[in-house]
Amino acid sequence: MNARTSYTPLSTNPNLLKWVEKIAELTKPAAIHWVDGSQEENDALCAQMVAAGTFVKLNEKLWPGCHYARSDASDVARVEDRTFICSLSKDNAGPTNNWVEPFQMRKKLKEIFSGCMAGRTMYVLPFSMGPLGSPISQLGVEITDSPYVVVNMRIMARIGLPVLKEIDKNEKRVVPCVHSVGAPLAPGAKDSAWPCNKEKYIVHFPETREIWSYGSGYGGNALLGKKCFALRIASNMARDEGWMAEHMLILGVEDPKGEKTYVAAAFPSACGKTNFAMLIPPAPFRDKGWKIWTVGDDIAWIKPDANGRLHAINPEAGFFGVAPGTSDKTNPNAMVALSKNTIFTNVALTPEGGVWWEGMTETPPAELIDWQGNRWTPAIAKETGAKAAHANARFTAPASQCPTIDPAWESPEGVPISAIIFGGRRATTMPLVYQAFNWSAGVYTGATMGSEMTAAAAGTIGKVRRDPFAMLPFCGYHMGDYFRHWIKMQKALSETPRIFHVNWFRKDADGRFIWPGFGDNMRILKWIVDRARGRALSKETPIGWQPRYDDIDWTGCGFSRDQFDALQAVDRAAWRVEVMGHEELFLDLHDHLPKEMVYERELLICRL
Ligand code: TSX
Ligand code: MN
Repeated sequence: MNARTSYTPLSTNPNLLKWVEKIAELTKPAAIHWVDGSQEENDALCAQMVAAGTFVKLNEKLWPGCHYARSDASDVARVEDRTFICSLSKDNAGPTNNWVEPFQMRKKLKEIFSGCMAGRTMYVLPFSMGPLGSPISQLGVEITDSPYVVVNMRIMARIGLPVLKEIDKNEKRVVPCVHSVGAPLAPGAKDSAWPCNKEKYIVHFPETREIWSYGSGYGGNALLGKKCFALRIASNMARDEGWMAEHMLILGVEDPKGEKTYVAAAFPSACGKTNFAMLIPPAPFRDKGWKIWTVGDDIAWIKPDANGRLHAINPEAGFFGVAPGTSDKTNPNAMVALSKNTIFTNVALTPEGGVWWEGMTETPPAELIDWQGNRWTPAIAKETGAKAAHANARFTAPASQCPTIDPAWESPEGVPISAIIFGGRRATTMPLVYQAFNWSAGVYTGATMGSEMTAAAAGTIGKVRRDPFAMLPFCGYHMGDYFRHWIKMQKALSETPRIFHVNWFRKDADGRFIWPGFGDNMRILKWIVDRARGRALSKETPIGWQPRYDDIDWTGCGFSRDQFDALQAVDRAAWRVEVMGHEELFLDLHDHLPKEMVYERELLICRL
């Protein structure tokens, strides 16, 4: 079939048509399908994937509208060592990114994308990151040979005809994204359930705002609107245009008067970001009228409005959440959100046509098919240690299905941000909560944040991995310049959000978590929003402002003054070691490090 005459384009935009032609010429698909985003189209793609063995349709009574996929065992996570920032100058990518000279990379891409879609359908998928028509939103088109990507993107972004209409208005630049699983099909050859390629390339051209992804069908490697666009490319746009693209959840805290205070929070992975975004306050707080509203769980685009106040949108439309550990106990709101119209990847399958993962229930089902398609029983697991679900198994669920989704979550102007929270998983040193003295001290807090390794390679357990602003794998330019951009943002603001640092994971001498976490984090969140509104007290410490025991609402919680003091202690000796760790990070970035970071470190040392 001649690809160039086999389809009806759904756009009249000459640039878009020309680009689609060009990519088809390069990748040689068997057919081209313009994605309209309709329910009928989605149903047909799902049915096609069921027939091909990529999808299992789950029991309609138990899991209405849900599908299940198992990836190739070699394609289960983002591939950071295969992720490239191909800026014109290496210096612009900085020491924390992989860089390849753009001409050389383009040559390589031309080579690997040549004929890579043979035998497959090439989908042209228009998408909007952020609510359609919002001045903060951005448009993209992803060309992909993966129907799995199309149906996931339909949940994670706004896609299809309404987006094409927006593109045809020709007001906004469109980010071109090309994705292939890198597995051309010979005529008559049988496809695999999860086609992919051993060789993977996740490539960003920041100057031309382009994304090319090859070889993987999984998550952030393939759903290009998410990490590739909304963080790596958008961080470049944001720097150039005076806004912020951040790896942050957004939530609203409603107080008993009905007033809402919005906060954004950045945590490294495995700190429970999605759980925090959907927090349910303890009963006495709920009874008094406190409520948490969810705007987003992963990415925030934050822009100063005409009055110099920061407003944030969630550029996504769904949650691509880690399944293991998600339960009615840890996150009931997520469990409701994923109860229908959800795609599950690499969890385990029950005999009834349902799904299960470690941590979903206390007692596992008697028998399962695990994420690799093998029979799994608790006895087998005990013997072999095999997990039923992969540790990075995911659910793709519509955000609109979250019971706490904020009424303003799709508001085009975004929600006003009053506080920013940084955090990490730290067994020692870091207190439960403190407030930075001011914006630049807060930027220092974000720049130096980190998490302890939990289950990494031998010898690394307990070592702090610095993850500035939780952006280490996602900043699309030099991390030092990114710090500078944060410092500079203050000049555009009439009111700066207050900045806080939290640590839910401090341990006692016996290695037990001191803080109960989860819903009780509401007590800390209340102090944070009260501080942001100027209605809570605190005391000055060397690292910032900290609540005293009596500044926290302990209603319905037996947490003692002594426990709290242990949790909030600022151990000067431990902090001296901590600032040495900061210095180590700064050495890597030294030639782009804003002087404010050096000064803040000096001041901190003086106070210690
Ligand atoms: O998500 C978490 N949060 C934030 C919740 C709003 N988790 C899970 C982290 C893995 C993704 C937490 N784990 C939190 C937390 O605040 N705290 C902890 C540590 C912890 C674990 C268990 C208990 C207490 C603390 N208690 C019992 O198991 C009884
Ligand atoms: Mn994330």
